[in-house]
Amino acid sequence: MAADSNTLSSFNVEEVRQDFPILHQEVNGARLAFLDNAASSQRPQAVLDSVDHYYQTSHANVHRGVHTLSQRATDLYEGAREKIRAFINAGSTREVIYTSGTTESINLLAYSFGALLSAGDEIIVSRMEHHSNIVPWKLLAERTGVVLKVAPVNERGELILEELAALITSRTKLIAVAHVSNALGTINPVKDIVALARKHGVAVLLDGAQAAPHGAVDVQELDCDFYAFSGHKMCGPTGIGVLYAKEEWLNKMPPFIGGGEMVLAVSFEETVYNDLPWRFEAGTPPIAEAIGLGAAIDYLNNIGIDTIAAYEHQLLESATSALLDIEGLRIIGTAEQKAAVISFVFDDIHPHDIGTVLDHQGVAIRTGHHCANPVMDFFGVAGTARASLAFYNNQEDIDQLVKSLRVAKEMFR
Ligand code: C6P
Repeated sequence: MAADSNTLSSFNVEEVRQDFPILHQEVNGARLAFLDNAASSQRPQAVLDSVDHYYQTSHANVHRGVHTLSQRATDLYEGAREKIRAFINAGSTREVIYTSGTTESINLLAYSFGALLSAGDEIIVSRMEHHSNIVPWKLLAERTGVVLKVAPVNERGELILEELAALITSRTKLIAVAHVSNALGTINPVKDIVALARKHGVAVLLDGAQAAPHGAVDVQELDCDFYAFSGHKMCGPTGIGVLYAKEEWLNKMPPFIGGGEMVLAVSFEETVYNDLPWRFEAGTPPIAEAIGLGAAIDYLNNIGIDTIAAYEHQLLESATSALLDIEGLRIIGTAEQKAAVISFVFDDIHPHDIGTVLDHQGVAIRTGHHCANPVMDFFGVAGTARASLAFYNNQEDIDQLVKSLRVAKEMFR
């Protein structure tokens, strides 16, 4: 994800910012610097319009009606699935399951893939996982006797690949790791992880919540078995996410949630399940949200995901060096391969106090454990302050962050 000046020659952040109405406001009497994009990104006008337009012209339930509006809604909804398929280069839309977000994607997998496992089978996660990629596996372990193992990280917040390899046994069935850590920004060596897993016949889930919005993802090239991500972190609506799964797995796994849509015929004697991908999508789905995610993907494609990655990398480097100039500030997570997430502690000021002082100056960051307690424990901190960047952030946002941190330092001296 290194910056490339050719890729960036046509990128104009000030023009891009015009597409995001929410950025142009004052918060607490100051210019808004929105640096909490890992928690949720903002939406461009095109996405807001697409959702609005759908509700104004085409809303009806999908797959259910012969009437025109239902067919229109179905076309838009399934059209969005095709956009998602192309965005991650899945082989088929049968492999693209709509969920409510990464959390549900992983819970679906823990339930349905988990149903294929037996007591004593092993799943490996890493120490840097978000709780969404820990708790569903712990629940599975409690229910079934599956064993959860944890791959360690080093002082820089990098996964220690040799130690991950050493955890693999003949009972290992799945390695489930973040593509990018939300708490540290580490980009994991996912190709190496998949290659390692392949040698042992182990499946791989990549939690792509923090990766899909920030760089090209090609699930066929990665050759992962499963890939999960959320729409709201990539300029789409909340309440929509994706689980990519190889068809061969989906054909083996039992459905997660039962109800309408996921069945073709039901009697009290027998249930005939629907085809893929609908077998895993019970009930009325988040239709407008899926269409909005499709519009978000159009928007990201229009800028170019490689351009986004290159620009964010450049901004990350500039922000990192500016923050390191502030005495008493320590960055948590200094991996060689990093996405645009900067977690830090600052003197002995509590992260919540930092967040509050910054908010008073219009700067939005996240503070706390970032739903990643185990990695916070590893670094011996209860929490951090975290600035997470998006392609619509500019140098002014970084300058404002630095200036407000200097104010915080003065206040807590
Ligand atoms: N991280 C953050 O501030 P949902 O909430 O289902 O859209 O995504 C869950 C999730 C899973 N994995 C990773 C790596 C994540 O970063 C997140 C969400 C947000 O870091 C909210 S806790």
